[in-house]
Amino acid sequence: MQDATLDALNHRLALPGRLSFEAGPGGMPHALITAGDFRAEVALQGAHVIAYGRAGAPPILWASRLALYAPGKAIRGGIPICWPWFGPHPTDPARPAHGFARNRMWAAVGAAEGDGVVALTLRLSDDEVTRALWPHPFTLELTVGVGEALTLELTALNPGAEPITVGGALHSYFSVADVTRTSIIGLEGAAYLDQLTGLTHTQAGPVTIGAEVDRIYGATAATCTIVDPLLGRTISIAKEGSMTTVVWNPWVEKARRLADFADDEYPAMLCVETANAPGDTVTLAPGGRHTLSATIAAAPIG
Ligand code: TA6
Repeated sequence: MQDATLDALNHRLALPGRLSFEAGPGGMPHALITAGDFRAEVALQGAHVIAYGRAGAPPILWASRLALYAPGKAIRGGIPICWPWFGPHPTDPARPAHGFARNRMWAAVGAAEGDGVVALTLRLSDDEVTRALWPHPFTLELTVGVGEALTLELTALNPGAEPITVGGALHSYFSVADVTRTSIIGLEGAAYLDQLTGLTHTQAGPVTIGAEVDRIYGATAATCTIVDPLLGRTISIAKEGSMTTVVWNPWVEKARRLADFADDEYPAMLCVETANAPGDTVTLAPGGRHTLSATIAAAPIG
């Protein structure tokens, strides 16, 4: 097991002025990444991008002020890595929602820079804890690229002798001025499962938010664009390796029920998630691999 102390991490991987490791909230190891005007912060716990934005501009990712930063706890905000399943476990409600990857400490294994991008690679492999939850060998790698866009490439490898079926999501929380004044374009005409009612509908026009929204859009490889007129910006989310997109805002009652989500925060956030949700899972043959990727970029309106 590699030495994961901050000194060892910085000795192995630091790029002076572009990538360093420090103790974040709760003393958890975080990577601080700078690429030109763009900044990102990545917790090694969950390989969790918890912040991304341009210096002097409103943050692009949202995180709750009540987020918990503790071993084994998912961080409320940023981009949780949901894997090897999305949502509740298909048969055992006692297993962690959205899988275990976001709750585990990952190893930082690589750093690179070029063309205005600073990249960090993190890795998670099976151990007795994961095998007790999901009895399969695996290697999971996330490469985070920071620059004028934020890129995440989540690659799952099956090193075993049996096929494995995996789901998951890059469960991205975006910062908006007022979710009731925000819309999402790109999902027009797509069928979606309303997780609140269990009913399926077809999206008519842009997605708007005026109540709790928890939808899995299917059969869509589309780039989604969050249109935020109050901030005068759009946020685009392009994807590969995914045919499902999840849109979520907890609204009043669910936000109130979440201990790590302040009651007044739901208007300031919107999840647009790059998923392999149920119905869009991937079966990896022995030696096979699958990459789920998202490219996130903000742009001024007009
Ligand atoms: O974003 C879709 C969703 O599955 C919602 O149903 C809600 O549960 C959300 O994920 C957050 O889940 P979490 O386990 O992080 O509280």
